[in-house]
Amino acid sequence: MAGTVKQPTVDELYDGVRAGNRALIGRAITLIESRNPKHQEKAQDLLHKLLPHSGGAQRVGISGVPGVGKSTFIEGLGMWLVDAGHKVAVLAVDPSSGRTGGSILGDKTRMEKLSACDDAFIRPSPSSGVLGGVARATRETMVVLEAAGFDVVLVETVGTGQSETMVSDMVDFFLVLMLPGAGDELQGIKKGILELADMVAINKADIFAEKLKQAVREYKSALHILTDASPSWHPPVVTCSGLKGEGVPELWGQIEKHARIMTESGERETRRTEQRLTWLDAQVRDRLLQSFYGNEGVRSALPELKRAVSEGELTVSAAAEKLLSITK
Ligand SMILES: Nc1nc2c(ncn2[C@@H]2O[C@H](COP(=O)(O)OP(=O)(O)O)[C@@H](O)[C@H]2O)c(=O)[nH]1
Ligand SMILES: [Mg+2]
Repeated sequence: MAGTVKQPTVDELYDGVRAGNRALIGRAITLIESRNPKHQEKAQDLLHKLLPHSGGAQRVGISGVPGVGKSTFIEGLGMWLVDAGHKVAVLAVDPSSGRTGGSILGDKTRMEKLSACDDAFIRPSPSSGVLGGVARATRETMVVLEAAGFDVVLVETVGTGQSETMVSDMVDFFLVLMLPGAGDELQGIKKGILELADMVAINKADIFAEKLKQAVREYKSALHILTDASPSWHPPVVTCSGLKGEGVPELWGQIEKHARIMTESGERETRRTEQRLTWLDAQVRDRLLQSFYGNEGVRSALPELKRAVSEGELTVSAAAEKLLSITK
């Protein structure tokens, strides 16, 4: 068809990714994000070839409620890392970004310098809508970027519980940004995220001068109560300003120290292996659900069964049994 761009072959994509060709890296990621079965098959061939060249990056998840300063912090940290000779990839996991791609714009404007930088690669969240799909694409995109030579991968997540767990399941280090004056926030939902944290950084230190010390104390005591995920690491609490770049070198120093300790103790490899197994399990579930709900018989029986359950004519168990018997 006239005007159709010729699709690169798997070998062309492989060579392009390995050579660090930005256009082909972008094409490879687009292939991975596609839900078209033909594209998926090709993507899996490509990933299979790239896999032996992956795994070399320091993978860091960056979390915190909207507005805490994640994107600004990533711009500051990212530029600092590039200046220190690193190649930095930035990914985002935002299942809510949807088709409007709202977060794409936000992130790119907050990361103006980094997005113009040759040693950085920023990819907004895929807009698959389903968290499982977004997580799969992000993990596989990480393989591409590592094989392309990026040695630091930063994954920004929106501050919602499920996507945070997903991201902590794909990184070596999970950093949680917080703001001071959050004493009561320590109750409830914030506790869940502290359990995932390898470090807490109190951000916007430039404008919260007098409240910082107290915030550090509060988060330290909150972390003190929790059981550490690793016997060799107790999550530190630091302060920083992503905007001014204050505290960034010290913060990265902690991440490198963690990497050293975890590598030496073997926990880093154990964590990555566990993550792969969790991922395997999640993928099997996703695919079973997909093929089940994609089944013709299930699709045609579903509306009537839903109606019957809604109106109390059928118990949930009976309806589930009926549905499941369709594919047996
Ligand atoms: N004073 C100050 N403002 C910041 C800092 N980091 C971010 N901001 C501001 O906080 C707002 C939200 O930042 P953004 O990076 O988009 O937060 P995100 O939603 O967590 O990604 C923006 O107006 C930033 O300019 C900081 O370190 N100090
Ligand atoms: Mg952001």
